[in-house]
Amino acid sequence: KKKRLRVLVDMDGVLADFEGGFLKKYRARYPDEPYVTLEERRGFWVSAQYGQLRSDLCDKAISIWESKDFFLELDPLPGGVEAVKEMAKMDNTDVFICTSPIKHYNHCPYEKYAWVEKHFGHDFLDQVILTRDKTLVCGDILIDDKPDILGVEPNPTWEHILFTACHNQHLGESCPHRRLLSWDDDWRAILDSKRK
Ligand code: DGP
Repeated sequence: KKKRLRVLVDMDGVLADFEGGFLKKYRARYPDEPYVTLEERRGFWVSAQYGQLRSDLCDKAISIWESKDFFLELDPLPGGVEAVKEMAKMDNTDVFICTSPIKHYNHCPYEKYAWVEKHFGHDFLDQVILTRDKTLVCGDILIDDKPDILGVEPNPTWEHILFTACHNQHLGESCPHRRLLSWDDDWRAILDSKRK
């Protein structure tokens, strides 16, 4: 137990309920259109599955997360904020929230900072990393619900721990990562396994 452990935690689908917030606002805005239940979600890209349902629903899906207040009003996922606050207080542990903003930038980056301030407090803004390429960020583990995290660095320093979400829960052996099933799962054991 020598050096400090650096933990990177994704935001959407790990700390903030992107899927639940999306479905609620999509159904409110398009009450007469078909939708995909969370049980039926497959694949990381929400817009792709809606586009398969009916081609024009791709743009309707995108309109939801491009709207003002979408990211700010996402509910926290159960136990996530508490777990990250606890991690941040642990000895020899540095925690960063590592999240990719959407390219429609007028609301999302601002609202991601505002969400962190709201749920963690102003001082925790020091821990926020906004990047479209997480392979460039150095850390020991990255807790993220996206199955394939790719970028320009072919050998990222972190081990990807796949956080279970509605869209990835059916993936089998094709997805080789260790999993964190929820924030009720033993995240402390995963951190300890990396403290060598
Ligand atoms: P991250 O979870 O940090 O990898 O960020 C990915 C972002 O993309 C997150 O805000 C969720 C969002 N997202 C989900 N589905 C789609 C989609 O179909 N298209 C786009 N552009 N973004 C999506």
